[in-house]
Amino acid sequence: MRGRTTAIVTMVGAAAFAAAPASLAAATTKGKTRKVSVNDNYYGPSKLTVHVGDTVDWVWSEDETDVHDVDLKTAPKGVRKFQSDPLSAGESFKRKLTKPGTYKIICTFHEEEMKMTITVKKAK
Ligand SMILES: [Cu+2]
Repeated sequence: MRGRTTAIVTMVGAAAFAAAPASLAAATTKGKTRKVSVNDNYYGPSKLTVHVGDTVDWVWSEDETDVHDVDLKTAPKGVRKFQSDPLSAGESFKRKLTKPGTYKIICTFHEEEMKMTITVKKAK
């Protein structure tokens, strides 16, 4: 009996702890979402300026036939690198950018020609 009570209290505590960071993030984040189209074989636009907290949403064109990906090649210090799966027509991939600096993105399938630069500025 005593053991069961302890378990319930622990679970409630864990749930409250887990919920706190999410609501905190929602309250402090007013970022915009910026769309980038993924095409054969380029990102549109290839140069983008956003602010800290904005989300970049890469959207694979509907008439797209080739597979492409989004691979963060270089980023400001402390930014965790990311890479999308190889995706095709109609799919999308998004990432929130939370540190200012220059982000260089490439498509690993078309590394020579398919790249983009995102400049993330400090929030105003
Ligand atoms: Cu590509």
